[in-house]
Amino acid sequence: GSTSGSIDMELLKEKEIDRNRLQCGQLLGEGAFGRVVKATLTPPEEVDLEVMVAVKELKDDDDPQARQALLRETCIMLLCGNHDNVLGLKGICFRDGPLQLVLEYAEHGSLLHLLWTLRAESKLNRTVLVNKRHIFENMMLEVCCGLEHLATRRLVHRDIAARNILICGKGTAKIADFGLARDVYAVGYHRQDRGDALLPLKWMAPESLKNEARFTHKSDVWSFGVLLWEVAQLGRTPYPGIDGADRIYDALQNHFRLPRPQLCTEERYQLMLKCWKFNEETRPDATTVRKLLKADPNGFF
Ligand code: ACK
Repeated sequence: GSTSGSIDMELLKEKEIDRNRLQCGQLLGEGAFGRVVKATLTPPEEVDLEVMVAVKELKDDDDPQARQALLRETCIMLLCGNHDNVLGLKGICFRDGPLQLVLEYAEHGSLLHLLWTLRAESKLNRTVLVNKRHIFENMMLEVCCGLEHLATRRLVHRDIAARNILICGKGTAKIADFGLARDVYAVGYHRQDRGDALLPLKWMAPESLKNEARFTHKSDVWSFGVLLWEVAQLGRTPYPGIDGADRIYDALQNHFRLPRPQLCTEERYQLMLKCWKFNEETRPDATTVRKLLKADPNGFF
């Protein structure tokens, strides 16, 4: 049956790409299990109409668990469907060679990268922050739109963070990296089935820290609050000095929250605190967060 996290080979076959159409180039980056390279994709007929793509492949293509995980990630992206604020999937190569996931190319890389660049620029000239504020406000609205789309598709991302928001040409923000994403059961949450997964502890809601099975749209909203904090902190890492799920959980339960960044208004910090309501029932959904952001367009910097 079509249970959560299953791999639907029929669905994958419809998206098969002949790997001869790919020409791989420079390395864009590496993660724990995979790497991403820049490539060009030649359309089946018109040879002169190449498009830039990003190709995700495994570091160890012989690892059956890693292959399963990448195939599942592909199926999740297919379930997600097209949306302007979700990174597009072009297709997958799985025959006669290594698995290669062919993704939309994000010209400007990750939001985290962009924030680091902005931090360096702002040291030389503080005015860039105010000049670029609207760009980041807009990106956060776009991420909310992406989250709203995921909710309509009953998908929980589980790894919303600046490193996983990619910025395409024209500055459009797209939710990427569905490696931890899952489709939701009717009850609204599901069981962790990959014991070795590296979990993004500092972005996780308390209910997910307590019970690694419990991820919902509301835990994605918690992570979105941490993402807002990352933007206001120009890409700094949350909770320096606190490590381990138990210690973070205890701190949150004792009402400790990430401190207010200097580069945001009190109102924007209040919005972060709403995303970090301990009780998920009282947290706003992505639509409400988007409206609150929209009503306060000068919250950063
Ligand atoms: O921050 P970055 O430059 O943007 O470094 C990471 C790295 O690969 C590891 O994930 C970059 N990356 C991932 N997917 C894409 C993509 N579709 N287009 C462009 N860069 C990408 C990411």
